[in-house]
Parts: sequence; structure tokens; C-alpha cells
Amino acid sequence: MIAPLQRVDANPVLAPEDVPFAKCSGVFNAGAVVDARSGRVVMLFRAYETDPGRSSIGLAVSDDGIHFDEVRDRPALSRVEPYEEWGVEDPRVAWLAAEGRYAITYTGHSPAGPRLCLATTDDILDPSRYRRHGPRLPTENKNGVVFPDKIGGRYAVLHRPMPRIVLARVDTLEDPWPLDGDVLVGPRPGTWRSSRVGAGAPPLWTRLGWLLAFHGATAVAEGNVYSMGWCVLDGDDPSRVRYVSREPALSPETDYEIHPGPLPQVGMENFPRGIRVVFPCGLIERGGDLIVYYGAADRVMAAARVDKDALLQSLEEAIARGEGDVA
Ligand code: BMA
Repeated sequence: MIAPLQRVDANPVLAPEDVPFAKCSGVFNAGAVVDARSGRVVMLFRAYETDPGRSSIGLAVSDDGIHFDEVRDRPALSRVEPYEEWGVEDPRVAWLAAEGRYAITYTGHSPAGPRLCLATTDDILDPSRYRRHGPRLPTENKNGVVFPDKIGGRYAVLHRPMPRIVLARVDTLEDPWPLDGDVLVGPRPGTWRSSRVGAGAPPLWTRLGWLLAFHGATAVAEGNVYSMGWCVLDGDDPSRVRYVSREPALSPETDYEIHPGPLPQVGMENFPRGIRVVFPCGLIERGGDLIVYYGAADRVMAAARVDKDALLQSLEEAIARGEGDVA
């Protein structure tokens, strides 16, 4: 058995009423990173503003990674550029230690469609220093992440030409990214990821290779349930997939992960059996634990933790038993 993620008692760790800058009906799909200077945990969250019914990205800070006592009174990223007209959504943050900068990937939504966008900064706590680099790909795409280290002298990125996760390599993050790449994980009929998958948090380096939290969804006719799984990629060659969760690591079960709807931020036609969503965008190390941050039911932020050594040990044993489900 894979060491289970345990939901933290404080869940939800961030909710719409915690946002000081706007009336919101949802705070969800937040990326997270440990601030390199202070060691505090920084969460960039999607805030769905009731009026005008569009998202911005807010910033919250925590000492223990569970209690986010400080929530900034203005958005860290708001709708500024034409490609952000309909909202900025679903941020993920990677700390590029060798360069002393952070890479923030997010969805810029506009009449042109959702685009995977990039911003970078040398200070995650100072949004005035965030620099936008615009959409990375000229076509519809979401769920992109940047690896925290270069591999073989190039940046490695994951993105999601529907419905699968691909790995691409680029010489600079600011150049356009390739439309396609090596397919890592795709949907699998009859399973928890029967319809589509997408990268969650930026991969984390471990002794087994790169650990990726990702989401998978069933088809709308099957209820469109979003769950989280683990994927392990080879450390030297991340196009080699060593493990993909057969069963979800986390699935909607609690009252905050299941919502009957309607919610203004959710297209209810996509959720015939209610909103059932676990949507991971952040993964950090804290003490001996890994903490996953995930949007729950497209309404609140939640966290779950697992002992890192126990997780890696159980993944290693599953790989040795040939349970990688890699096909
Ligand atoms: C995805 C994105 C996410 C959302 C999820 C579940 O396609 O739109 O922002 O959380 O669906 O509704």
C-alpha cells in the first residue's frame, strides 16, 4: 500500500471569507512554495471575485504551512493584460534555486481561450517585482509547471495539450514553448483518470527521481470526479515514467471536497453528480513531511500531509513489485 495522505485537521486552510480585497465565492487551486529567504510557506491562490465574476491571484503566508494567518490585502496578480481579461487562474510556483528566482505558471483566460502564462520574480513576497512573460503556447492549454532544476542544461516543463501531460525542454523559459513533447501520462478508460489528466505541482526531487502530484478526471457522463495521483519520473531522464498511481492518492470524500452546487465559478453542466473536486497545485517539504495543497470542490483550499520517507519507501516497494501502472 502507498503511504496515505492525511487531511489536516485545520481544513479548509483558506476560504472565500478570508480574502480581504474582494467578495469571493471561491478560493482554490493554489500553488505553494517555501520562501527562500524567510523559510515561510507562501501560497498563491485563485480568488473568484463575485463581482465581476472573474478570478485574480492572491497571496497568503504561513509559518507552519497549515495556518495562513497573513493574507495580503490586494491581489498579487490581477487582470492586467489582454490575455488575462477573463481572469487569472490556477497558479503554480517553482523555486529555481540555481538562479535565485521563482517561476509562476498560471492560466490567463480571455476571449482567445485559456492560455498557459508565465511570470517570474526574485522575491515571491513582493508582487511589485513579478514580471509577466505572457502566454507560453499559442493554443488552448492549462496545467503547466516548470521543473525546479535544469536537466542536461535545459529547462524541463510539463504542460497539457488536452488530455495528456507532456514533457518539453526549452533553452529559456521566456521563449515560446513547444506545442507538444514526450507523453508522460494520459487518460485511461475505466479508471479514476478515464478522461484527462494534468500536472499538479512542480515536480519535487527525491531519491526515487521526480515526484509529481497530478490530477485526473473521469468523463462528465461518469460524474467528472477530479482526484489526485502520484507519478514518479526518472531523475536523469524525466521522460521515463517509473510509477503512476493505480488508485488515487486523494479523492473527493469530505464535505469540503463535495459541493452540490451551484457555484458561480463552476459550469454545473460539467458536474451532473455535484462538484467533486480534489485539484492539487502545490507540494512542499516541511519537517519530515510532504504537504499537498489542493483546491476542494472549486470553493476552498485544503492541505494533506504524508511522512516523506514513508511515502518514498512505499512507492519504491510498489515499483519493485511492478505496480507502476506505467503503460
Ligand atoms: C479544470 C480547471 C480548474 C477547475 C477544474 C474543476 O478544468 O478549470 O480550474 O478547478 O476544472 O472544475
